[in-house]
Amino acid sequence: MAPERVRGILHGASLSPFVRKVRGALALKGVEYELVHVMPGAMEPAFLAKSPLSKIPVWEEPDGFTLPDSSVICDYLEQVVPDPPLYPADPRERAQALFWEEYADTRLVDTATPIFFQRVVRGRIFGQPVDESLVRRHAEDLLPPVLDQLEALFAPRADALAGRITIATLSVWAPLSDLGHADVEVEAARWPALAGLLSRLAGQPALARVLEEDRAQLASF
Ligand SMILES: N[C@@H](CCC(=O)N[C@@H](CS)C(=O)NCC(=O)O)C(=O)O
Repeated sequence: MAPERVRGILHGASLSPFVRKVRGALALKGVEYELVHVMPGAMEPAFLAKSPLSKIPVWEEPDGFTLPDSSVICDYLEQVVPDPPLYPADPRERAQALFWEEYADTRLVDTATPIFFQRVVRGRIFGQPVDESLVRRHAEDLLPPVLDQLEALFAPRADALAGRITIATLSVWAPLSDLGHADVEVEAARWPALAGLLSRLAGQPALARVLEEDRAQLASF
């Protein structure tokens, strides 16, 4: 459990993959927090003062300490709440986990999240027209090669870590876990190791709670 002194506010939108990554880390480490809703594109000056790059998430503690960026926040959480560890102790394993976090935060988010954004955020939440040609280009052309790479290079590595959840696993889980809401599946027949990993993570109690909160939030729209 987290030491009493570590609790805080997570500023962001729960459906953002970067916010979900931090929510996953907080849930696994048992840190209490309040989610204060901030939408990209509607950031107040008080929030922007805490986020020099104008992005969510931002972490804030009661004494006024603030920290932007999901990667930086997760690294900080690891230092103040080391248990359970999300970063491998071995220097090579740790460096590789950081690479896959970077891969997930860039290549994977860039290819997967526009699908969710179009179908769910624009279409379902805001009732705006969905660019289905963009969705198809991402779902059919851009995302599959990324899933191929994750299947070949990342998923076996996660297995090699014997089911331990690392920052890399969380970073890959966060953008992929919401694709189902946009009617796009990581097909088990095509990407068996990756689909198996996602299904194991969906059954992990702390992460299952995060996904349940997402479902509840989506059901409210
Ligand atoms: N490197 C940042 C990326 C965060 C990010 O791109 N957040 C998006 C929402 S998913 C955002 O705030 N976008 C607002 C903008 O770019 O104006 C992190 O890991 O926290």
